[in-house]
Amino acid sequence: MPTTLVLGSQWGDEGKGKLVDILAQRSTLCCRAAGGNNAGHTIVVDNTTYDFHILPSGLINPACTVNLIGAGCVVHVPSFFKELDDLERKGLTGVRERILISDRAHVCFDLHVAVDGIVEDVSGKKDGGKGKIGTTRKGIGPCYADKVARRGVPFWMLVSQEKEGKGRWEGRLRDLEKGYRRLYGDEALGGYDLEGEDYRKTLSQYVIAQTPLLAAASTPAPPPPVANGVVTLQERPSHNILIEGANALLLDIDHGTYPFVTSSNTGLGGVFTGLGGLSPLAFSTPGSSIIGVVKAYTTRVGSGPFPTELTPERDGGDVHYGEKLQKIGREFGVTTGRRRRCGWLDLVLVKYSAQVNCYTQINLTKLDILDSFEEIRVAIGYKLDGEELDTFPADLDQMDRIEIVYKTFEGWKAETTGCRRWEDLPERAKEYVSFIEKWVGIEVKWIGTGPRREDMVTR
Ligand code: 2SA
Ligand code: GDP
Ligand code: MG
Repeated sequence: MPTTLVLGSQWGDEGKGKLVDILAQRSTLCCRAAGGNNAGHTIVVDNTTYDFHILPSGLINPACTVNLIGAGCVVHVPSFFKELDDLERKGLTGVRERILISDRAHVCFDLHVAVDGIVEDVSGKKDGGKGKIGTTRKGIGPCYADKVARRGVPFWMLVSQEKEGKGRWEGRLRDLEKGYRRLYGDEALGGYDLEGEDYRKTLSQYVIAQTPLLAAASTPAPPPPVANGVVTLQERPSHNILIEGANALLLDIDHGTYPFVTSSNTGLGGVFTGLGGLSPLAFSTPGSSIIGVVKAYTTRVGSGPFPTELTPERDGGDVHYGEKLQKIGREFGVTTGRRRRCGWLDLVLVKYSAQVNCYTQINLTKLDILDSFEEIRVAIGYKLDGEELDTFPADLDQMDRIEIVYKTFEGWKAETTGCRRWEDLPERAKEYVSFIEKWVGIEVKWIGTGPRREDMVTR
């Protein structure tokens, strides 16, 4: 059966959720391999808007019977249950029976959330805030740090505590707290009190939080909410598998704009380590694909380099294109509501992303946002001290000094919203898409023309 992987190619929020939703219509197993509830996908179906953070978006399709949160993910349990509640409130049914968390995924505690805030506030004060990452403050970085330092709590430990009352994870959480208190002091951790009422509340929240899933499980052999992710994948060879990337390549801990990245492997490699049991050859079976989702312009939330960003200083002239992209594209974070920084499409970046992630196809999204633009620019080269660079550099000091080579397109000044056929796109819009396809050397198979499921040209 085919395996389909959807990955963000830029700095996130390319519109992966919408493509995943479309592809989930024919998938029976949907997985998340990395990240936590820092991700945010918006999906619009029949005028209802669903926001996904940690849950796989395959839950929207009732035929998608298994939705797995893989070993490479980190899960904040109360947020996980809140998200399930929200989906049910919006009318989705059977969600609890169709979700599994890998027993090797790690628990993200309120403590991690508190520490994320402290680190951001501390770095925010240093060097005029230059080192501030601008995280989502969801505890993602500290949770992954504890995992790698072998101090963390995987889900199997949480469940085993519940079954056997050993309290092993409580001891580890206490040790984590002690360590962070030593590091940041009691004052910084403020109201966070493991020994007091907060601790008991936190404790009961985690233990009770497990219960609804256990209770909802059906007989005779209920699917455990915490499962062996590898077995889950291997036992289901007949499934049409969809893997949903979270965040994006330039936020990858190894291949992104380090240190302005998230703390997981958001690219192709993270899919194999974050799931387990998936052969790289899975992508060479007929019908399988690795789809890079590319927004027709570029956005970024949080700090860090952004060569084509249209800041007020760079965005001279009568029209402020950065502001225009932000407004028309409604570029606000799904998780934190932050304004996204906006700029022109950067093909040097997209090509690098394609080299790392080996995309077989591209989904170009939000083409309709450019409909009213007089002119549209695309970065096609970086120069450093007059010399053309051959790829997207790792060195952020170089990045500060690069000069960008742009190609300028005349805008199509016509509506593409809701377009579904290639023939119906304005000529100049087709030229824009064809140029991208040729320059990156990868087929643009889907073109997003609006937020709704139907607003997509499929070639
Ligand atoms: P973190 O919280 O440790 O993962 O933050 C580290 C960096 O990664 C960026 N990051 C994101 N960038 C875009 N979208 C993300 N998800 C939300 C969304 C963001 C939101 O989909 O809209 O609501 O603000 C996301 N998550 C992490 C983050 O900005 C830091 O630069
Ligand atoms: P993701 O994190 O990559 O899934 O993207 P987000 O959901 O964070 O942000 C993408 C936003 O763009 C969402 O509000 C989508 O509803 C919207 N969207 C996705 N594709 C299109 C498109 O082709 N056109 C327009 N106008 N909006 C889109
Ligand atoms: Mg998003």
